[in-house]
Amino acid sequence: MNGLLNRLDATAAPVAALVVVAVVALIVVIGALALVRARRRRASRPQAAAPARVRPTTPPAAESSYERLRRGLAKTRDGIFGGLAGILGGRVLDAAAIEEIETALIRADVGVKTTARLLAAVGTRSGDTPVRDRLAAAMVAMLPTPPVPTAVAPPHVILVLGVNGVGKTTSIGKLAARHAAAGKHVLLIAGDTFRAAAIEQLAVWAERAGAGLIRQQQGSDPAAVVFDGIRAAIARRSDVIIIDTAGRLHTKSNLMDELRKVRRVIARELPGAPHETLLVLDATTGQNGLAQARAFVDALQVSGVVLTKLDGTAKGGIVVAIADELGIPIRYVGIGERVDDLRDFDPRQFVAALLGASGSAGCA
Ligand SMILES: Nc1nc2c(ncn2[C@@H]2O[C@H](COP(=O)(O)OP(=O)(O)O)[C@@H](O)[C@H]2O)c(=O)[nH]1
Ligand SMILES: [Mg+2]
Repeated sequence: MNGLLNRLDATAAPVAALVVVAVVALIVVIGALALVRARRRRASRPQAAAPARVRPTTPPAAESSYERLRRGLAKTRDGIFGGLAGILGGRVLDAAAIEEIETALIRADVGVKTTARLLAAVGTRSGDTPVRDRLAAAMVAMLPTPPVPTAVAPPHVILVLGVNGVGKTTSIGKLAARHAAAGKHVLLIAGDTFRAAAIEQLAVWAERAGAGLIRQQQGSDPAAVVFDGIRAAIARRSDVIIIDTAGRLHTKSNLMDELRKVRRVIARELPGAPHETLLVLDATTGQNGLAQARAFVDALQVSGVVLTKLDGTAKGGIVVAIADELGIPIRYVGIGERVDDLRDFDPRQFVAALLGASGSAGCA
């Protein structure tokens, strides 16, 4: 009997050991599978939740638009106003602090006259309002919101002026793309007949924007091209006409004569037009651009300014000088070469992005 039991023990021990090993292996495999599943679930959850946690109230589109403007103005903000954080955050101004702000404003190309007016508005008194907010309010007060052009029966005619290289054709392309994206039929007129390359450049933008184009060969009379263009726009029932023009230096008085003639043709063919006459200025030229602007403003009825290349300069303060000294509203600002880098000018948002305001002045 004992011998039989011993033999059974001898065979049962390895079997039991095998069963134990199998059970342990099974537990390990099940555990590992559960771990992998839990990890996958964790990995997929925060992806959906993260945006809501980071910005619970701001629509991402609006925020990214403001962030893009801030990035465009980084050179002026960080390079010039960045060093004034202490003074701008304070509430009282002594003589030294006033001098520092004055220097910064002039370096940002606000101009001597406009700087003096801004400092007078900011004052020296202490109060509840930090200096940055007082300065921002004074700037916004100098930057009237551009009136939205009165609604007229289409076509809406936009005449675009400015010296060579300021960004006329690029801005026209961006503007055409915006109108086309809004479902409008857009026709571009190649009124800069001075250089063949200028006509080709407008053709590329027309194609990119999905707009029509009226062009003649290089050297044609711009007024004749514009005449054809307006007739074509009426026949095609275009909603928006944007007219490119030549920009040889304004010191040649015949440029102004030529532009006046173009304007007369537009007004004769379409009474009430042009509805907008936009002067394009290059922000990197700073105060020099103001002299250019005066020549155009004196010769033609400029209704608004397009200020380009703000992304490439620390002279963003020129915006305030233009509005203050010319009294002409800024309609659009260019902050890059991409098609969506032309923005409606919003004074509060612009000043907030320029001064690095902490939040209240239009950052929404
Ligand atoms: N960085 C930057 N470049 C711009 C902007 N607007 C225009 N440009 C560039 O300025 C140059 C001249 O532009 P163009 O439209 O040909 O000027 P136009 O002679 O007045 O028609 C081109 O290289 C454009 O890409 C802008 O807002 N930012
Ligand atoms: Mg051009």
